[in-house]
Amino acid sequence: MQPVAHDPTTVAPIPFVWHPRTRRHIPSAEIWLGVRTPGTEVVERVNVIREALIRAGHPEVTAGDPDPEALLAVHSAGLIEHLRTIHDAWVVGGYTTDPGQDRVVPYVFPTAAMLGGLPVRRPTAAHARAGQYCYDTMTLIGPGTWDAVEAAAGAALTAVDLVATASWVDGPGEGPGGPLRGPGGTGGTGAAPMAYALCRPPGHHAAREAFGGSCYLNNAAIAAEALRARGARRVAVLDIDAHHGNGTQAIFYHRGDVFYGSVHVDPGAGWFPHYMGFADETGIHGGDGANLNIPVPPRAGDDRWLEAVQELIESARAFRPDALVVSLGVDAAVDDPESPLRVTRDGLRATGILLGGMGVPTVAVQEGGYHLKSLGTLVVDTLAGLAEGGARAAR
Ligand code: SP5
Ligand code: ZN
Repeated sequence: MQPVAHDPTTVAPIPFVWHPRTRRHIPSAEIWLGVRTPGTEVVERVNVIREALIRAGHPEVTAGDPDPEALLAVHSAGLIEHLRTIHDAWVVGGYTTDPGQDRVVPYVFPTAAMLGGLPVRRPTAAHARAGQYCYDTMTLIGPGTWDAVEAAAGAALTAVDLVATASWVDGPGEGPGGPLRGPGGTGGTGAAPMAYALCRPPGHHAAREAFGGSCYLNNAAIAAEALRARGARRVAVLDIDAHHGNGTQAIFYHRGDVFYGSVHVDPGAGWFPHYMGFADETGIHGGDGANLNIPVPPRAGDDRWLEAVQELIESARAFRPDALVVSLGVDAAVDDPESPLRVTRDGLRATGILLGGMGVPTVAVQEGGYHLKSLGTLVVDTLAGLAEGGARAAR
């Protein structure tokens, strides 16, 4: 008997994973061209997203503490230790009173060109260490930053737990339905399971040993590695944040087992992260061909955007992934203050449908999105699209 075709309105809502500790990161400012400006990656972001998810009937799951090994699978011990301890060292160093800066703000950066081949030495002064792992002046560290960063990674890992309840070890990607069909999926519809991690701070600008762009640890990369550890042989990370996920790209650039694809505002048109995200970056060594960047012009709307999403998905499908991680930023939306793109609610919903149509177990991880009035709706719409696409793929 054929399975009943599901009306999208009856598709079970995707569970969301969150922890209240993600509220403890209070950046308070971004130093922009030397000027202290109000931070954009604010606590209120998770409040509005969470309220919208609850209103839309998404079941809430509390994030667990991350396994330290799962963080070390992506990041260096040095970066993790730095993020965990530098604010305490800053306070001990007295910088909160002289010069009167309560957040960790870097001023000198040990670039490869500066060092001329020498290894990075650990500076004695905390104000010098502030720049050791950081690449911009906008990603400040306060007293609660590490708690939130750790909780965000925990949310991504709990979302992995929700979709990886069975193992890929016994014949991943084989058979007509692919892996992990049936109970445990989105409502027992036969669709591949999906879960969404309400991460804050976001992660896709964080590399193995460097943080920046409002990101500290790379939640999406941590999820992708955890899916691999659970037996997924190939994982695709598709990034729909308005900005290029330079951190995720750098982490997997040499790897043939993790595909990274991103649609984003053209860095060549003057947009963050400026130095990466160009179309000629296609991967190296074993990862040659497993990286795809589709930069779009600053004022691109739904048509250009969805064309790019379709192209990403075609390449990702050819990679035959056992699992998908979606770097789900919604800052491509027309009203977002941090990007010039003009994608609509319907455009994001259609984006979700296309991604869900891949029909593989999916972990969506929150990245950017800064227009507080529409943020919750944009996330709910994208997730509704994902679930609908997943249900269609299962028919
Ligand atoms: C995760 C994510 O979306 N990160 C975005 C980081 C891009 N930030 C670029 C900021 C450029 C300067 N914006 C001026 C605002 C001053 N507060
Ligand atoms: Zn962004």
